[in-house]
This record gives sequence, structure tokens and C-alpha cells, in this order.
Amino acid sequence: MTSENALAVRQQLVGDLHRPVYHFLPPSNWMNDPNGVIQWRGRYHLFYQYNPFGPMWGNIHWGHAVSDNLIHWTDLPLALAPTPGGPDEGGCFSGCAVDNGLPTIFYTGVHGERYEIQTQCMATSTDDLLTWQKYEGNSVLRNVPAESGQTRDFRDPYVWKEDDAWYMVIGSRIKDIGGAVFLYRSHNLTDWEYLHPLLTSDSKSHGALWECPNFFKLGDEWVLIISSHTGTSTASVIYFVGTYDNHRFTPVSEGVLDYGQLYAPLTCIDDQNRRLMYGWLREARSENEQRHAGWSGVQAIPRVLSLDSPRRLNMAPVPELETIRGQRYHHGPMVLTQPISLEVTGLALDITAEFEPQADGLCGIALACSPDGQEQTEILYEAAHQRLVVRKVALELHDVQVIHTRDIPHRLTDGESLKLRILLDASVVEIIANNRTSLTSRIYPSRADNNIVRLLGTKARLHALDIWKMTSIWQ
Ligand code: DQQ
Repeated sequence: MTSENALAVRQQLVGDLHRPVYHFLPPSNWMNDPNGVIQWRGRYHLFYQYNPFGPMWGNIHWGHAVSDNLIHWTDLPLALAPTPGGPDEGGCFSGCAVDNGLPTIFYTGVHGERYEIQTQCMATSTDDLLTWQKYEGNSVLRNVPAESGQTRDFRDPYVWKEDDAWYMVIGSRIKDIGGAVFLYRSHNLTDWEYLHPLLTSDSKSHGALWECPNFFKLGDEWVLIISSHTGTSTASVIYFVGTYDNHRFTPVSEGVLDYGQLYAPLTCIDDQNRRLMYGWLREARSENEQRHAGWSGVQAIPRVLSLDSPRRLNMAPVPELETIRGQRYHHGPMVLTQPISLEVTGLALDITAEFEPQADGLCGIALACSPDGQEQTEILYEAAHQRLVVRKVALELHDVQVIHTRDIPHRLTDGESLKLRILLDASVVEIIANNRTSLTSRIYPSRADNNIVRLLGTKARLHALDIWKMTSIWQ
């Protein structure tokens, strides 16, 4: 599909109330994990798991888009398609991109019944990432380490250069025990030697299978991010921070990267030395509804990662997002005693708010509220329990009111105010509290005028609230 055709397809879906306008998603059909993210000759390339044939997972190709500013994207032709008879004939699963003089991608080729055979493949590009030539000796890595207990789950290579060698981690598991990331080394990118597990855990603590590992240095520490396929009771994307000596990683702290719909994040470094993180925002509606919509899956606004002194991962949407802020609404300090409807309305908003709750206070914001109060999404901080709560009230079949609540820990230190950053974009709600607690949510308002914003609070002060109306990135 040419970029012009892609824009025409996008046009057909304009007017879909649930389709984001300032987050990246493909022209139509299914998208999941970000892949191969890299800045090449100044431009940001985003590849992604894509089904060109429909809005459901399957027939996995690599889609491709490029941007000069991480916000406005141009669709490019498909980058990778399965080769009949090849190791990827069942699909081109997730992977990464590196600069080896030539741009080089690594991905998992799958084949066999139920994607049973998963091996690592390589491809290079000689035309600035537009077309890709698969290495004729694919696969470059076939065998799962014996200590995995012969699992078939062996995928999502993440590659980096260290001193004079290349290293690769792969997401996997140790059968009947728990998730694992295996570490490899190569001097030429085609012959890989197994070293040892970079990290393993038990399924109770961190899930039975780990996908999409990322391993990188951030400041003076090393960070491992994993997506736990089977999830844990609290979260599915987890990070570990620690030391890395003699190719052995020793975590000293860990945390939850996102408590909601963000999955399979992938990071890269750019020419401003920023560690950028992309992530797939999963849908939270039925397959039928996704088929009906004709699309599924959104990319989070890329975030800049950093660490704070207790070794927590901090993150903020890239500042480039501010360039598409439109009309601004501002509210200065006030004491909060009851909900207040604001003059500003909209379903594409960028919100920053700072509150100071008393020890037993409540404060937050309600979004996408219907005029009759039957639908709304409340983002509320309960100071007494140090918890951030997202409560979605929606009307479903036969006008039945349903309530979904997500309630997560968010501890403020003494004297610390609550700082919320909320990106609302149709069905997407990205929430980041104090730059360190992330909860992404999906909402599906039933009407376009469910767009009222309310300020919530009792026993709390508002320091400042700013709301910008966001403009579409596709005009
Ligand atoms: N999605 C890909 C896999 C990966 C999973 C398949 C994570 O490579 O493990 O579409 O969402």
C-alpha cells in the first residue's frame, strides 16, 4: 500500500468515535507489539506486528511507519512478510533493529502447527529500511537451551552491542517453573553462542512465560523489562533494575511498568541520548466489536525513560507531544470540596494536574462524562490508602450500568504532591502519576457528547490544572 492509499483508508475510518486521533495506529486492521524501533539518519522508524488481512491476530507481518518527530507518522509499505517454505512461513513475530553499518533486524520466524517452531531470523536493508532482504542462512538461532525443559516458547530477540561483541536476549520459560530470559553472544551477528539465563523466576512471582525482553543501561544501572504472558496477580509488564558484571545480571529492585493495557514495550536510544519506549495498548472490547470496527490496537505515545534514586523507572511522554497541543484551559489553586464540571470538553485531551490531598482526602478527574451522569471514567487518588483508582461507569446492553474498577498502589512520600499526566484520545487513556506509576486504560464512550470533564475532590487542594485540546496527527 502506498502512503497515499494508506491515507485514503484512514479517511474511511474518520468519525469512528473510538478511534484515536493523535496516537499511532495502522490505517486499518490488527496491530500488536512495536518492533524494530530505531532512529536511522535522524528519522524514527516504527515497525509493528500487523495482520494485513483483518482486525484480528493472525498472518503476522511487520508493518512500518516513519516519523521526524515521534508524533506525525507516514505509513510505509509492509517491511516483512512470511516466506512460504521458510522458517517464518507461519509468521514474522516480534524483534528489534540494530545498526551494523547496514540496518539489521532480528525477529522470530514461526512455523509448524500452532507456531510450534520458533527460531530467530535476520534481515538487512540497503535502501534506508524501506525493503528488507532476509539472510539466506536463516535461521541464525534455532535451539532452545536444554535447561528450558524443551519449551517451544523462544522468541522476541533483543540485540545490543557491548565492547567488541553483540549480545541477544530471548524471551522464554523454564518448563513448570517460570519465565526466563536467555543470553547469547555473537561476533558476526549470524553465529550465536549460548551463555546462560540472564534472569529466571517462578510463575507465582512473575508469571510462567516471559515475552519481549529489553535489556539496557540507564544512567549507571542496568534495566531488564519483560512482558509476562500469563501475567501475575497485579501486572504483566515488569522491570528489574540492577548490576551487570561478567554478563551476569543481579537485580536489586523491581517494579511494575504499567498496571493496565500496555504490553510488549520496546525501547531504543535516539540521537539526544534518550531511552525511548514504545508500547502496544491492547483493546478491552470483544473480538466481535473489533471486527465490526475494522481495526484493533494502538501504540502508546513514546515515553522517555529515566531512573530516580530509589531505582524506580520514571517515564514521561516525549515533549514533542506538546507541539500538537491546541487551545489551553487553565485553573489555578483552589480548595476542592465537591465535583465541578469544567468549561472544557473533549475526547482528545492532554491533561496535567497537581493536587495536595489531606491524609484522608480524595482528588482526581473524571473524563468522558455523559451529560446525564450514566457514563464516566473517574481517575481518583485515595490518600488514606495511597491508591490510584480508575473507575469506569458505562452503559452496556439493555442500558445496564456496569462498573469496572482498577485499584493500584501509588505511594507519595512526605510532602510530595500528586502529579497526574493524562492523555485521553477517544478510547485511549494513558495515566502516569508522579512520573512513575503508569496505568493505561481503554474506554469506549457510547456517545460523542460523553465528553465532559469534571474535577473531583474532598479534603484536597488543587495546585494547578492544565488541559489542552489535541489536534489530529493525520490532517
Ligand atoms: N506477540 C508476538 C510475539 C510476542 C507476542 C506475536 C507479545 O512475538 O511474544 O504477535 O505480544
